[in-house]
Amino acid sequence: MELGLETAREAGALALSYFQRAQNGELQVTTKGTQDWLSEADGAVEMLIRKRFAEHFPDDGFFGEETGSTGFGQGTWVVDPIDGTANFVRGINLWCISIAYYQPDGAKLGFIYEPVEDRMYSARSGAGAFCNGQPIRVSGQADPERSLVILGYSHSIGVEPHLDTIKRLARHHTEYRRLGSAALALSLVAAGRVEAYYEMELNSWDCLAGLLLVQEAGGVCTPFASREFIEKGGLVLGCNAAFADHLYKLFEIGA
Ligand code: LIP
Repeated sequence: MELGLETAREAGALALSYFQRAQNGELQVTTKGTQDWLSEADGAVEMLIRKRFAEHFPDDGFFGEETGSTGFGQGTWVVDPIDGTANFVRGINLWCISIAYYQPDGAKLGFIYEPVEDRMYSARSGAGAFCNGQPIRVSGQADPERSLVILGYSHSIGVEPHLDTIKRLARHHTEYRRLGSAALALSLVAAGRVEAYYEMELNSWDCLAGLLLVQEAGGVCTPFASREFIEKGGLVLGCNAAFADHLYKLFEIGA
């Protein structure tokens, strides 16, 4: 836990130095696919995180968005060095560092750090969720007409399913947003700021820490403990307990 917190902060400081260059239009940026951005910051930050965990826990595995997997050790660090890359490269402050620690029976630790705000979300399985050391809980809002759901979208699933999701929410007068960072969105669910986060196809490095935060803050999540989910990702819903039934039915999850 201590190493996770220290490493998230150290990685955040490095990311911040690149973010300032992004804001000045001085960052080298490429794309990995349609609207799938990559900058020199992503690789540098991930290598720093990977190095720190290897120094202290050489028997652990590492699974990162940019450098891939070293295999699954007695535990595995699952890392998105900069979640919200499309915002980051434009100098928009909606991004974070996401680090989770996974063992064969599930995620054990989660850290989501927003360097610009110096805001650290953390969770340990069975021991609650925190923001800058203060306990956080999901909201109790169950009324669709008073709720807000953050959506994620990647072009791999196609336009129609995403538009259908928006229609389903709008027909119930539920507000929706698209932030471009699953980790940031899930931390807002855990903190009770919004009711849910939903994305039909997502990688584990984007959401593992955030789903543990939501779970430990009293929320309900689609399954995220399996090795298959870590390796391949899948559909993700993290929501407050009061609103879960409505959203499971609305999105036909498990139908
Ligand atoms: C992003 C996710 C987001 C998804 C984007 C992208 P990245 O991760 O956090 O939920 O909709 O397509 O995958 O690429 O910024 O690390």
